[in-house]
Amino acid sequence: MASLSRDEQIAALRRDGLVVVRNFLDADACAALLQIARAQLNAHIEPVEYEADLGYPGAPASRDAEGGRTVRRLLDAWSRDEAFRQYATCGPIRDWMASYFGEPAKLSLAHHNCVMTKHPRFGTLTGWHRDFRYWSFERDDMVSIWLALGDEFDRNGALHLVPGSHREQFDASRFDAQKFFRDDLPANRPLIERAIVPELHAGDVMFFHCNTLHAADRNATDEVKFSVVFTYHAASNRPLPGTRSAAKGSVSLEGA
Ligand SMILES: O=C(O)CCC(=O)C(=O)O
Repeated sequence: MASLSRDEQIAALRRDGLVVVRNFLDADACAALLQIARAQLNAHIEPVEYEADLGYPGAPASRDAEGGRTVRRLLDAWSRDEAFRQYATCGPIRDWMASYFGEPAKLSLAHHNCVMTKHPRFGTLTGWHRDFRYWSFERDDMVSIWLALGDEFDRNGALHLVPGSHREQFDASRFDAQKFFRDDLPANRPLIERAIVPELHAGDVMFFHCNTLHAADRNATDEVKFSVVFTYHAASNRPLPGTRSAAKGSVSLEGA
């Protein structure tokens, strides 16, 4: 299939809540990011989120338990290396986001802003959710970019996403206390069964909306999976005062 123009990618994101752009980043740039991420993972460079901290299904009981030092996220990718900053603010991303939002965009430092690592054995599955639960902004219109630094497929814990779910309205009863979309509710099943698992390869970027329902399984292979994730919002969409989103701040892409 011919590759989509930027306008077509944006139309797909509006319709489906996700769009994959193949070979967004070239092989050398990708290899450089992977090398930095791997070195920082091996050295446990802080700030780090461990699987044991979140306690999702399959996580070690504590940081001292077997596998307790399994990293889930290398947090604050923005501060980790110039290579992450350059990627996050590069011209193609700046222009894509400005075109989607119809105004200049900003990068939120509150969440994701990380390298996600999914490990064999102690890496956990993530239940169904919408990412907007992570932020507090005036409008729930934010877009994340998920960059694969290697192959991503169902067996190594790739994302499952429900196309079009970002346009649905759900009342709070469809979610549990942690804002996971309940997979035990009959009313939720037809949506979950519509999920797709886009396969990604190094350099592919998946753009997805902050209200797109998604989940991921454990990594059943022997290799750690690495992905870089950043999230953007319109400059006019402000974080609510007194929240973590406001405290962490955002970075303007203009003039970056
Ligand atoms: O890789 C995973 O387990 C899912 C990550 C995810 O959905 C998230 O961080 O919002």
